[in-house]
Amino acid sequence: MRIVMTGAAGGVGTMIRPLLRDHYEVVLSDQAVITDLAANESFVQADITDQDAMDALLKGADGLIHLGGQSVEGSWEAVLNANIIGLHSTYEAARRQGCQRIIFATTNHVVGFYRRQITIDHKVMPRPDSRYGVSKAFGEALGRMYADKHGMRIFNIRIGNVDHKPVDRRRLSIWVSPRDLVQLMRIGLEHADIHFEVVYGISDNARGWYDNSNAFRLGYKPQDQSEDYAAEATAADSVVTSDLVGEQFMGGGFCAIEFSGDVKRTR
Ligand code: 15L
Repeated sequence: MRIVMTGAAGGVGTMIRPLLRDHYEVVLSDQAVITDLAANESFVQADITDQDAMDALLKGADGLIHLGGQSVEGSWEAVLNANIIGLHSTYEAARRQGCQRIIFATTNHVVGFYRRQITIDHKVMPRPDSRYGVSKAFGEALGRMYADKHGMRIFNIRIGNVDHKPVDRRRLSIWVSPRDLVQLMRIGLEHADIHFEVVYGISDNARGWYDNSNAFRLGYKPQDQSEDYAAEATAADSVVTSDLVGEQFMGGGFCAIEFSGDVKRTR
C-alpha cells in the first residue's frame, strides 16, 4: 500500500515513521522539509490549505494518515486555517483522487470537559475543552459525512498523548506508545470492515478513563502499559504547580486555558 502521511515532520510523525515504513511505501508530507529519508520513504512538501497541492499529493495513494494541522490550542485564525479549511482541502483531495482510507488524528480534547471520575466510550457527546478540541470534533463530523456520502473509510483515533513513556500523572491515564498507535493505524488502513469508526489512541492503561471496546472489537491488542512508569510519572507531578481547573477534567491544562466558568457547574 502507498500511504501518505501529512504533518510527518512533527513529533508524532517522527516517532512512528520507523514503524510504518516496514509495512508500507510511505509518502511523507509537511511544510517543513524532511531530508533523512529511509528506504520506502519519499517526501513531498505541501501546505494542507493548498487544494492543488493536496490533489497532487494524494494522487495514487491507497491511504492517508492525517497528522497535519494545529495540534494544540491556538488562536481562532490558526485553528480555522489548519484544522477547518486545511482539513476540508485534505478530505476533498482524498475524495477526488480516490484515496479511500483516512486515518484522522483526532484528540482526547474533543471530550476534555468530562470529569475524571467517570468512564466514557466512543459514543459520548463531544465536550471540547478548547478551540482546538472543537476543530477536531468538526473533523470527526466531516469524516462522517465523507464516509456516508462518498463511501470513504474513515478511522478516527482520539489520541491521548503519544510519547516513549508517560511523563506525568494525567498521562498515565491517556498515554499511547508509538507502537500501539501504529497498531491502531494499521487496523484503520487494513481492516476489511471499516466504514466510520472512533477509537481512543491509548495503550493498556490501568488508570484509563476511556472505554476502548470499539478498538478491541476491531482487534486492537495494546502491548504497552503506562503503569510500568507510574513511579517516575507521579514524581514528575510533584514539581508542577497544581492546576485547580485542569485537575478536575480529562483534558487537563487545555481546560484551564482562558477558563472563566464555574468549575462546580461544569458537570
Ligand atoms: C494533544 O492533543 C496534543 O496534540 C498533544 O501535544 C498533547 O498536549 C496531548 O493532547 C495531551 O492531552 O497531553
